[in-house]
Amino acid sequence: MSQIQSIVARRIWDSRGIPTVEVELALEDGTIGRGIAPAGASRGQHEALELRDAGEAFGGKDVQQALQGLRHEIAPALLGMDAREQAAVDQRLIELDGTPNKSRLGANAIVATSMAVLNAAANSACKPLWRYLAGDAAASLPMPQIQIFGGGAHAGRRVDVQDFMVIAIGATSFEQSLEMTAEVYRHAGLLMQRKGTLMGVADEGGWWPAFSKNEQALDTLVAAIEAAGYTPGLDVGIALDIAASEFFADGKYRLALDNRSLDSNGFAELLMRWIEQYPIVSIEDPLSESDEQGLIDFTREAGHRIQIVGDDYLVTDATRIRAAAACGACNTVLIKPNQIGTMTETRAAIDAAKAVGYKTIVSARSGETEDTMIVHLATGWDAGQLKVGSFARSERMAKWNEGIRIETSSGASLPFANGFRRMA
Ligand code: 2PG
Ligand code: MG
Repeated sequence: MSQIQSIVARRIWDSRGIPTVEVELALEDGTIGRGIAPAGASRGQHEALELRDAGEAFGGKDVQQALQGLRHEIAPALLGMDAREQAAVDQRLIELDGTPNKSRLGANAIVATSMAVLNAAANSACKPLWRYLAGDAAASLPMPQIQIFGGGAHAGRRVDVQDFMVIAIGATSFEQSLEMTAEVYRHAGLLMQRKGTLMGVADEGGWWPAFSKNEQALDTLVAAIEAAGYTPGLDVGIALDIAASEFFADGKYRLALDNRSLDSNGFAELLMRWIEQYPIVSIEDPLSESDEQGLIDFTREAGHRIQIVGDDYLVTDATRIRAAAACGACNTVLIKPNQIGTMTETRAAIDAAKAVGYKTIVSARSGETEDTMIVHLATGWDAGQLKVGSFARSERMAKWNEGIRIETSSGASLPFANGFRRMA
């Protein structure tokens, strides 16, 4: 009954108004499952590759070739397969594509298909996705990591650091963590308004960063936490995504805003000073994906105090995660399904991280849609944390709101994963 009967591929539009791929798949029992590919702006060089048409239309970002591959190759190959056999379907997709980075059929076509199959299987079992994924294993509501200011590639490089985020480390429920963040976000906007620096929002809904120094964003964040009535470092901590690969070239980190160029040690020292001065609990991509020694050294220096998250460097790849653990780089993994391309490989990355004792954060991309699957992945796979951008714009709020639905409908059966110790 859960055999795949039909597959429809269509072009829809993401939160930046850029084309993306949606796959809708029907099973023999009449259930339907959908998958939509998200898209990153700051991408790791080892990520699976999305297929874009190039040419004139939509800045070269149309997805007609990906849709053609879906209709003429992927659909015929998958018809009749059992949607419950996710690993077999994903293996078929990988073989069909035949490239190491999914560039022939496109990671956008492949991930949308893999997501649709998973959603269809859960629907066919009449279970919410998180419950279907968890089975008898542990599940938990993830701790949100929420952007207050956007920067880097998501805000015209107005500041060098890409994400200035908060984690409500004092919260005892998912819903409470959102309440706390809502107040910090609101007060950050008010503070900027008062200073005459409120310029709208960046790609993921964070306030547009009209700052003259990177530290000014950190100072404003601390002030916003206090204005919201919380104690920085006790109730609410700061999380940064430096996205350092974006401004690393020829062995130097070039901070355009501060008009400075630092080598790996110099940049790590700057980050260490920030850790001393501000209530930072997590830093993602502190150094470039190609500066492995820098990542190893920084993890040795700071890894016992804070979370050091690998995004561009690890690209949701189980093999890269195991290699990083062997050399001591990072202690936490960002998990983005479209970086690797299939649900099975995404799950393998989480398993690899847990096996080496690394924490996991399921993450959205800067180009998103109304799709809420990642909230279910974070919950059902007991990932511990979730990052989806800011506390504004419906492609972001759809995810936070889905978490509230899961929490309030599950009664007391689902714990809230707050792995952060209260910092004195
Ligand atoms: C990141 C993500 C989300 P992008 O770097 O973590 O903030 O950005 O999707 O552009 O890679
Ligand atoms: Mg990142």
